[in-house]
Amino acid sequence: MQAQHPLDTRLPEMMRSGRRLRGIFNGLPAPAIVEMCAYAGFAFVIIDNEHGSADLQTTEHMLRAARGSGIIPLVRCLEHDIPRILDMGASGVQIPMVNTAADAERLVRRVRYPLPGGGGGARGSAFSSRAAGYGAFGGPAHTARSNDGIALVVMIETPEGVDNAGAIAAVPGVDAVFIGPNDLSHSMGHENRWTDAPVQQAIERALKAVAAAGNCPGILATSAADEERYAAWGARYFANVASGIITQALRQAARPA
Ligand code: 3PY
Ligand code: MG
Repeated sequence: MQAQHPLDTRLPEMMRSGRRLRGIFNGLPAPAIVEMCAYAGFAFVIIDNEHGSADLQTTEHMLRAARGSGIIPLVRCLEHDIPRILDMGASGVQIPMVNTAADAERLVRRVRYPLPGGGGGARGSAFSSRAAGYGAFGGPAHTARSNDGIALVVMIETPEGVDNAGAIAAVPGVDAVFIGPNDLSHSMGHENRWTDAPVQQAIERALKAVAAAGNCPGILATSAADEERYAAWGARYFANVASGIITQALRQAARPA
């Protein structure tokens, strides 16, 4: 019997394909929600370890649920969590608050293993991890599979990041650049009003700069109208939010008759 490899490596190629990708953030510590997102038809799930409450064990169980149900799992996490998240078998990491090309270069080194003959990154190697099948899929094949098959998504959430969007997107090893409208709006002094004209103009500038650099622009989109507006500015990696959808559905269900 041929066992399935734990690491789903489809994402970088999908990001390069130019196709529109639709996924969903999940901050709830529940493998069942990951499966529900898969069965609903989302292409990817972003397990949210920036704002969500999952511990590392639950995160690993959510990665298993993703592999079992066929949805591609990324984890949004802080930089220092990258090594363990990748060893658990995430298909990608999405890192908040990236402001400069130097920030992005440092993240690339965290995500990629060194290459034979020099180059590549500085990721620490171990084959005891889930990503390497606990040793069953270790060795150079794991190193190559990881370097080629894991996506690095960096998030722009400040005016400094918007100014540097083109330079960030041009860093080799960055697979997508995702705009966080909520934090961008806050950092521009507009609280959570990201539909305010100056914030939308900043989003347009950032998305177009990422597209012009030949990279994959992404953004939060909680409605079809959002998605179409941002798609016109070049975005093609879209994420909705599971807790928002569930809360809205529960509110509707709870409405007194
Ligand atoms: C933000 O909008 O700030 C996010 O992090 C999610 O898109
Ligand atoms: Mg944010």
